Amino acid sequence: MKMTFRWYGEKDPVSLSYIRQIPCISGVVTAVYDTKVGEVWEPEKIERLRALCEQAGLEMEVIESVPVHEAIKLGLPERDRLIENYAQTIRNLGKAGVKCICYNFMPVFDWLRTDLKTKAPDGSTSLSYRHERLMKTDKNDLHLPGWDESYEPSELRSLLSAYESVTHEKLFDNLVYFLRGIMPACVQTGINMAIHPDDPPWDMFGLPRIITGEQSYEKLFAAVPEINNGVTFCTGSLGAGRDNDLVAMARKYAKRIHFAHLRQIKYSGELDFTEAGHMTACGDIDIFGIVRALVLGGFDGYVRPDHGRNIWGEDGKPGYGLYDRALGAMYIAGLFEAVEKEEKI
Ligand code: DNO
Repeated sequence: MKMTFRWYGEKDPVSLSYIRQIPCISGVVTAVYDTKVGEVWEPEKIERLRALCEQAGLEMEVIESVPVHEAIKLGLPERDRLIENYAQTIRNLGKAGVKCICYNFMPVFDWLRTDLKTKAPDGSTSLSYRHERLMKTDKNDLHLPGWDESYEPSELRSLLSAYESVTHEKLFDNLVYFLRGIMPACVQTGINMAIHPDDPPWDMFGLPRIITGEQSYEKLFAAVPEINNGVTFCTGSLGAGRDNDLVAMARKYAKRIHFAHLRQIKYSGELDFTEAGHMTACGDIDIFGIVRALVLGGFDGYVRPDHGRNIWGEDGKPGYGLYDRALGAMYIAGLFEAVEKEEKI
């Protein structure tokens, strides 16, 4: 297991030198942020990023994310060119020592929350999701926390209508088509792809979502059996789906889990939740049980603490401040150490 920490590049207020001071961290999870989705990441840009990490004494073995162009998800004719670009980015990343790429296949939006600063009794704030509030949002006039500047209204409308004919099956076929197209580059470079689950794991605004739990994993591995086709096991995303038995899944898929995002949530309604401190006792996700299952299942991937709260007066990027993620990293590293040592006795 290698413990990593997400770093949003040179504009991130959390510096590499601060990350380095967290005792358990071996490297960062980052990305080239100034290349348009669909274009090849230039070797010079990747190299610059790698050199910055190396100078700070940190590895750059995990990328989150190389985004997938909507035309690939929609299955449009230009997808072949875009898939070839993606494969070239994989080859370029392989040359820089990258071992794992996290990506997602969610149409239009990635994660969705209704509030980014829900206050807890201890004064900390975190992200939360209230289903009814989201459902009341007008699909034709969407304003979503964290997303408002991402799309022009007309662009959003045409994307939403382009997806009207895309069923779950079609989206899944398009995912398989994409994976088959990039697998040769993955096998050649040894890079593992790690698909992030849909967050939260249900359809949104009529958009299909397909990576939601155990059944999706079964379909995904059956369709593309190469071990390079793996997952990012995000406990907060999968955990929002109450039917998912995360401990059983962690054990069963330990070797397909190339990357684990460990995060805590507390349920507050059938589909509602609020993010919480990483400890098992802080919420409804059995972080200890999941770590134990990963170790027993032979997990040998990367881990990162996922969304932290804002604590100690920090006003960090929602989910990605320094302090609470550092606490989370240390807590999770402690669990791994304890379980791994116990298992050797
Ligand atoms: C949110 C993240 C996601 C994740 C992507 C991976 O905090 O976990 O945005 O990076 O879904 O492609």
